[in-house]
Amino acid sequence: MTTDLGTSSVTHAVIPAPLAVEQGDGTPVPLADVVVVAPDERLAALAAELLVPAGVTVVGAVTTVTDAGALAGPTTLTLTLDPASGPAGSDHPERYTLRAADGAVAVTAPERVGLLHGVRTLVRLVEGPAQDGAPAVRPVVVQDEPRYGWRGLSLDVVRHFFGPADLRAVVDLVASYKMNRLHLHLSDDQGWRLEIPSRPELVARSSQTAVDGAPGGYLTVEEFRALQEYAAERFVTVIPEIDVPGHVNAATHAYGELTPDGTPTDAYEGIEVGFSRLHLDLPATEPFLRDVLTDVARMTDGPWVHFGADEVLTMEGAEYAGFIKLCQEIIRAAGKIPVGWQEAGGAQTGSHDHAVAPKPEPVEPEVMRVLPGTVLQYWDTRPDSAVFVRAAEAGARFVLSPATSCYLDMKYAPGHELGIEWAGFVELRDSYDWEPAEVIPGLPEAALEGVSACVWTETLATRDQLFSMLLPRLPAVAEAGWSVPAAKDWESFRSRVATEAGAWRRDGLAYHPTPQVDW
Ligand code: TNX
Repeated sequence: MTTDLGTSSVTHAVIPAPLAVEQGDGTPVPLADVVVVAPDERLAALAAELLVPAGVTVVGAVTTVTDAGALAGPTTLTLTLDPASGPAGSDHPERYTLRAADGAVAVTAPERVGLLHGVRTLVRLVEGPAQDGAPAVRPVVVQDEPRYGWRGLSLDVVRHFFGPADLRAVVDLVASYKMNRLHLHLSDDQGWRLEIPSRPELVARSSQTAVDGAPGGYLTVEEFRALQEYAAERFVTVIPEIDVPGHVNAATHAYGELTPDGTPTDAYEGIEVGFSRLHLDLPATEPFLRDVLTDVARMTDGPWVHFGADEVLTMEGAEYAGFIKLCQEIIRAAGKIPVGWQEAGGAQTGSHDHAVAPKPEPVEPEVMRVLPGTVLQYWDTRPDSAVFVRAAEAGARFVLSPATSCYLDMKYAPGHELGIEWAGFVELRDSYDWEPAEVIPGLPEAALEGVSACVWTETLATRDQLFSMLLPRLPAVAEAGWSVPAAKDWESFRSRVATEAGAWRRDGLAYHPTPQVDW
């Protein structure tokens, strides 16, 4: 047996890199005519859905071993719920053990999510089908668990709209790298993308616009429900974001009562930021926030509602702080955990493009109140870390999306046809080689929930354009969130990601063939 943990000679093709992989001797386990034995039919079907495209023939899926005997395939893949599985001493709910030996494959995990993680690992260990039609897995024991609980993708569906079919494809991609959060940016200046029952004018008046005259669109209540269910089956939680008190032109276009003179603002299809805002002292404002955030909380299956709070450039600190307080209260009262961009923690970041819009005056620390448990999403690496350390002391939790590695809307390199570049160029290695624990100096690691890649869609109008920005960088961010530093290795990742591209081509997923990889 050989263990590759902590060495640079990683020989498996698994992304994200598992905690420990022990390769055994002996004959490979053939994966033709596999019978899947799972605790329930849904899980068996999901396992088959993942294995078949990898060249594994599945002849049956059953829920008891007695049934498996009746089907008598040459290989069984058993998925068993077992609290004693996973790395020694681990109590992580997503842990699993995968064993291939003596003609059989077994995944054990304390929860269903871990069983599916084990199948996803198995899929990447399958060898052979492309060459001689005989898929097999070499004897191996994988003991695995994620480093962080929050491994996400934040996706802007406002600047360009991506509907249910695209979003299901995104869920599949996210889940395939064992990521478990899909955060949707659903409102901004250019459009409103989620039906809000108590405020029907939002989608009636503001959903059909997007950047530069591109077609708009929105998710109905029913579509949002169905998307969450699809994601939940794959153990991905959807986090809706309604961005306030800036980035609100779609709202002020739909409801004139939100502006000081009562007149609706014009629709906006440009890509500037920071010009629109709510007004805390208008009588219509608080009822609007209560209606919208409460409806969204009601429609959301997961525990989180994101209230934005980024890039508010034309507001005094005290009024901004009032909004932060109010939004957190409303979301809490509706039974959800508030999430906000880093500004909600008191860091007056300004616009992402500092060259265009200067930083506003700092908010007095004593008027900013992050409630314990509120999640702050860190994006701009330029502010001083002291304010975040203070927010953590007040009980804030952190999700890291440092733009210099996680903003997958940045161009890969000068001249790249898609994307923008305010945070510089983000090549594959930039998305890979970063250490979450070092992003905010002085922040206790216990305050970290995890990491999230972000894609803003000012320049991305089609699924292929979106996927070519996600691939191959999303798997790099996934590994930053899942794998401990000792299991990570750039040279190994380069070669594993090249192997992945076979599956992307097979599945028709667009990717960018960066010169950093020998494809
Ligand atoms: C900053 S990051 C924004 C977005 C832009 C993005 C472009 C953040 C919270 N806000 O409004 O789309 O930069 O990269």
